[in-house]
Amino acid sequence: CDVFRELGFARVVGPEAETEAYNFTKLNIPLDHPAADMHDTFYLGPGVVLRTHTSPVQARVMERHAPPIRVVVPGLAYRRDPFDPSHAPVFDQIEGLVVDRSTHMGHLKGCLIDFCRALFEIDDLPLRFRPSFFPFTEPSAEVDIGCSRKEGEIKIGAFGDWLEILGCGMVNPKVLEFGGIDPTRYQGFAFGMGAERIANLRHSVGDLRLYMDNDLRFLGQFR
Ligand code: 2U9
Repeated sequence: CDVFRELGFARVVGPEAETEAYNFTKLNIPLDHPAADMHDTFYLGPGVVLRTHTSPVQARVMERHAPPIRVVVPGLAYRRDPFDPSHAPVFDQIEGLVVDRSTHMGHLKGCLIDFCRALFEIDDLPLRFRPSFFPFTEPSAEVDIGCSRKEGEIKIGAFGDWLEILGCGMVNPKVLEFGGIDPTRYQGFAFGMGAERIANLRHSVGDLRLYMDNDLRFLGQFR
């Protein structure tokens, strides 16, 4: 969030209990999509879920604020995954949304290149944008950063190998429209990443569950 603040983003947060409309439908995820299945999503009651991503916050921002929009959204997300060293039913996400008259893929790339280089403090860190698919963005991409893998240890930098770090794309015109923004006048980009995964890369923590144990001797190391 500190890096994004320097890039001119405002930090916003929103509710963890959400309606199906904000968590799925307004993000172009139909309710019969596998992501909306009861096997993957915690339902609190009819039409109410624990948010499966922080994206409903951006959907709410679009409805309340006219562009230009430039927000970063940190917070917990919930999925019905087993608790093991690399999966957790609750995890931290950081997502972002930019909407303006002529926002384009070049802005997306420049922003995420600056972010990754600042976060890892490596000026020549290589980034690779691979085509991907998300219902809420079109086109969509996954971003890899340079790394090396030697003796099971991952090092970030210009070493020839690649590591997936985040997802992104241009906001789907349908999603802009669901948010009350005219897609013939405005365009936007969005991105999302798992915060524990990124913390693991910076601090080499092997087991995700440590972040949730609330052991201050562990958590205090990251100040
Ligand atoms: C709105 C419009 C677009 C958010 C995005 C991703 C790509 C993405 C995953 C990364 C790993 C979630 O933590 S993870 O499992 N996210 O790849 N998220 S674009 O796009 C939005 C969000 C809201 C209104």
